[in-house]
Amino acid sequence: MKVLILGGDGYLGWPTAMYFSHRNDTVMVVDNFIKRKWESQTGVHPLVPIITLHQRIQLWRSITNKSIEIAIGDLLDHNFIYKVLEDFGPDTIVHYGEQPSAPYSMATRESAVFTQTNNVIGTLNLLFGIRKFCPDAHLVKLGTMGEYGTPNIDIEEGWLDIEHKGRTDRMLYPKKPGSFYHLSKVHDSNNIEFCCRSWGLRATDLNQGIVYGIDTAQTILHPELNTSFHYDSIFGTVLNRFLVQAAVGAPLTVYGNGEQIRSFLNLRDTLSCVALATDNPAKFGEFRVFNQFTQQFSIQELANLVVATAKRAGITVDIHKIDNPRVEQEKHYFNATQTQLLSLGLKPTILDNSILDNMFKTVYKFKCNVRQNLNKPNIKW
Ligand code: USQ
Repeated sequence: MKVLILGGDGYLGWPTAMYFSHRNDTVMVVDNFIKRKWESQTGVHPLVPIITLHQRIQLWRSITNKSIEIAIGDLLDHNFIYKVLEDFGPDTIVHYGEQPSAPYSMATRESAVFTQTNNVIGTLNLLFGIRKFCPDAHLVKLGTMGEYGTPNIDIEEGWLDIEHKGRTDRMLYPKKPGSFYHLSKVHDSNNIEFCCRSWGLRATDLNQGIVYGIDTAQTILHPELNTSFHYDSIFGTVLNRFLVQAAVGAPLTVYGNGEQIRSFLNLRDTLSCVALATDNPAKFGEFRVFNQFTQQFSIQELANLVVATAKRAGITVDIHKIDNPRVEQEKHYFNATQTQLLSLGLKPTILDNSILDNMFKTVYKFKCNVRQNLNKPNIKW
């Protein structure tokens, strides 16, 4: 299969590229390296330095004898992505090429406008390109569980059967997102659904929960095949952050009372889910939504797990409940359906002591790289 990976230099993109290359698919990665620019703009850095994308691809080839093609450019340049689609002719397009941080999108008017322009227009350009150059390709788009927010009813997988004044219909599930970033994904979902319905394209929207994890079966083949792991308050996700905070003996920064419930999955399961979506494509004209997570936790529960992990390693860590920098419900109902990936064969990785201990061991090894000023949140909603 020819797999095009947009955002191939990122936390998810690079491991995905190696995963598909490893199983002998023909892989091309696209990136514009803007994440590296945001890092220098905001003063953050990955826990472990990463070599350039070109060097990673070269290293991958020298270790596995498998090549990954590369195209450098911006999805906002429609001619760039048109040419990539025409020349490469993908069967599947895995689209991670977006600004991924809720706090970044909430920092200023400029960052909100940038996030929505970058994400929504980039995806629109891609949709027009697919229609023109590869209408048979299956789009596997990274959405987010945060599109739904925390409604006081069960969360279904993208669609909701409704009855209104005696009539019934199947509608996109109503969305109540919590940041301009999450909103950009809602706008994407609407645009993609429209293109499937109107142009007969086919797409799977992966409404993914919060990813944790530092390695995959491919990143462990060589230390420099590592992925970009963030622990700062802008790009780091909560469990990754807590483990790094614990490694340096800093208090865990629980926002608010910590009763917020979110859905989670291991980085390795992201790869399995994307592969399952790719190998079982949507039908032409179908906009399919998978809720992509394996477990639900409250933030307090996660903090308790990390305190226990540190304790097993002989380190005492406190939990600090700090004023919530975000506007979000802290006490709420949360029950999200997740059946489609399981029915396709997903075997969930469960967050147990051995996973926590292994992650902790890895981040502990690099604790001298940690800048403690990045632990505290610096963007308020
Ligand atoms: N939180 C803390 N302490 C921290 C960091 C976060 O209590 O130090 C809390 C937040 O208040 C929030 C929850 O943990 O309630 C999750 O925050 P997060 O920063 O781990 O995740 P979020 O901003 O929601 O975004 C991340 C990814 C995003 C993805 C999303 C999936 O950055 O790309 O779409 O997770 S989801 O949350 O399901 O929408």
